[in-house]
Amino acid sequence: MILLNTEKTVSIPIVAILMGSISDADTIEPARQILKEFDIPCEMKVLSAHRTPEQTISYVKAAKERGTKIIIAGAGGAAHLPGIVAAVTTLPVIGIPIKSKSLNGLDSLLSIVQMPAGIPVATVAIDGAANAALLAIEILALSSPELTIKLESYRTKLQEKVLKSSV
Ligand code: RP5
Repeated sequence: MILLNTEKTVSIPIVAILMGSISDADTIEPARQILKEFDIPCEMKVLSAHRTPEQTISYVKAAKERGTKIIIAGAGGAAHLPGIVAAVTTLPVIGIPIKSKSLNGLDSLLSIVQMPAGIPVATVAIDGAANAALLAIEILALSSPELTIKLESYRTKLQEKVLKSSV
């Protein structure tokens, strides 16, 4: 059962959102906003694959035990954070390639999307934080009729917005 914020229970972070640097925070923020909109408890952490490798691994190893279901990880450049996270957990990992200064995020995208067979990272678009959250919600909705209804209503609103924008 997924504990939504609307329920009077202790909020376990169902989705953990990790980022390699505080400089990624603004890009990652839409993920937090969408999870909030769907009342899904989440936690945001700055944890770097190369600057805080031990802390990253400890955090991820403990995540499943405390009830976290999905990990979103955003990183830029040689973006190995989602890969190292996926290496130490069987929780689904969704990677967000962050747009980098030198290569416009192509480096981040390829670093995240090109995981060798065996350790998957579901990769969204460069700076695609909103879709990372929506994909996480779709996975959670597999066991939550309440979330499925919310997703359907979200899609209906998207549809209405497009139709209203026609002149
Ligand atoms: C990565 O390096 C981070 O994910 C960030 O996107 C990039 C640059 O980090 P800072 O130099 O801004 O800390 O680890």
